[in-house]
Amino acid sequence: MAQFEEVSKQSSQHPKPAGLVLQYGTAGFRTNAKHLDHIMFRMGLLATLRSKKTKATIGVMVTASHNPEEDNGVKLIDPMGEMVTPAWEGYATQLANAEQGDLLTALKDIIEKESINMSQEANVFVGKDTRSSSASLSQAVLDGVLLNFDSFLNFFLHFSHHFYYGLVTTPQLHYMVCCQNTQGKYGEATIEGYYRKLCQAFIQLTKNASNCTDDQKHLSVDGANGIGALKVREMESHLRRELQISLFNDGSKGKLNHQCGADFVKVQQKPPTGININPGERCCSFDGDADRIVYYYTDSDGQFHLLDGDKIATLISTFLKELLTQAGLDLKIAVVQTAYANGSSTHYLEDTMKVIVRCTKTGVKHLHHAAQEFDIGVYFEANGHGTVLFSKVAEEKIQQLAEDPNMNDERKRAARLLQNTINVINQTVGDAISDMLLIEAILAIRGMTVQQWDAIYSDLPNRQLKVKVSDRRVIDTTDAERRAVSPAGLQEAIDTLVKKHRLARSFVRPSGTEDVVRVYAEAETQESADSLAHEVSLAVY
Ligand code: NG1
Repeated sequence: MAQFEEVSKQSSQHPKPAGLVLQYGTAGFRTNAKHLDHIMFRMGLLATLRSKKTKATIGVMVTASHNPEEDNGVKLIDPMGEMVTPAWEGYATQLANAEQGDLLTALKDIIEKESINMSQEANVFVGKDTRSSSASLSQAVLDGVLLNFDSFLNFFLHFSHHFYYGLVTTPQLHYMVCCQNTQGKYGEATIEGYYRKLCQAFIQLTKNASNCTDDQKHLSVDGANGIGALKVREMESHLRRELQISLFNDGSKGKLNHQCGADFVKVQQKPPTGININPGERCCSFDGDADRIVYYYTDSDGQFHLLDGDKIATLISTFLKELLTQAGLDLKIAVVQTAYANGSSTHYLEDTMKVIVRCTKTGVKHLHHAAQEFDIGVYFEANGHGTVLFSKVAEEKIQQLAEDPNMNDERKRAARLLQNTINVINQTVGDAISDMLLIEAILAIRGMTVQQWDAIYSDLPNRQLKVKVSDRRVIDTTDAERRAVSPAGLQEAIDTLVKKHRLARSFVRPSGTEDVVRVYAEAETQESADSLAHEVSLAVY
């Protein structure tokens, strides 16, 4: 196997610690950054193969999102900006875990199984977040991408192209991969192009807001000391003061995700440190790679109110449903949630709003696929990770109506609002910046305060806990992760505990991004939700 010499040589610069086993989880590989160099190199190699296979540009994002600064991670982005397919997640795991001497066999295996034409050109976009480890780890990805397979496989002439975007939010990279592969039909594959498209649509939308005061245009943003803060700063001039942002936790002082950011706010149910909150003021938090957003405010009694992914999905789907009615368009709209969705949100959506609600496993790839089944699929995880998908048919019908010269003004206005809504949304993946612009536009158009939005329904008190166990993989689940099938007896124990509380629900599942088991409980009172979560976590041990 003389032709593999180059891979061998290069991979010895990125050696795998013997015995280390990592799994491509909910959002790629994630662990302490010091264990990831070989993974990055190998994901560079794999992205090149995926690009050859799909004959399209593939993205590689170096980030560990909401995880602490010491961690890092990597995920692959498929041609339309979606998460890589399950079969390739499997290859990623195989390649990552092949011991040093078996790497070439593992690579060859993938090439053969997928019948990859090695003479095909490869194109890979690489991005990274602001973690200190991201610079060297993204270089390791590039080392993998830049290996010219043909020189060792002795095939025909071919080139491996890459474009190193450097610092980007995860959703920006998804967006640019999609733009590149649709020859610009989705937008321009540049950061500037992204700001222009989203901000122009936002400004068009806010023209429909009457009498918006400067106070209503003001928003406090917690950037989690991460990439999102940097990108909000870059974008601000495109907003032409239609949205006036006070940026906190911009990375100049604090540590990434530490006591701040969307995950902290959602899980701790309290405001981040480092932000000035005046009673009644609208605030939001991004997570470490700006693919999640949650809103919140404190009332005059100092009480904290969280508006999470469920409240966001409700606001957006109500807005879209109203526009569809005004436009006289018969399009099927659905909301996709996970088991973490607050029970009150599901009841409100199904019983009051009468929209279809689907529940999937955790991880946006599952929600994304479910949302694709509808004309309009609004999907959000409770933690604020989500977006809206419009089918081709829906987009065409909206466009026809917006451009129909014989249409009456009300229907036309609604269709144009829908068009601009489509343009402000990043349909490739959940995107804190895009979601923020959409939410701000909706609140402005409807003349709605954050308190009025919050009052749409009341959340059931809930609690999320993390439990450390020796091997979290012994827990297996079914029914969109709402029931445990192993270990034996665990589900029965949970059922017994749940029966002791009113309006209660609880489930457990192994995290795909951290070495913990997550426990979720909701009940009629906070005390009840807290004690149920505690009791269930004891049952997990
Ligand atoms: P895990 O660690 O598998 O629970 C977490 C989030 C997911 C998703 C991923 C990727 C919760 C309960 N889980 O997954 O929703 O966002 O991270 O970032 O919030």
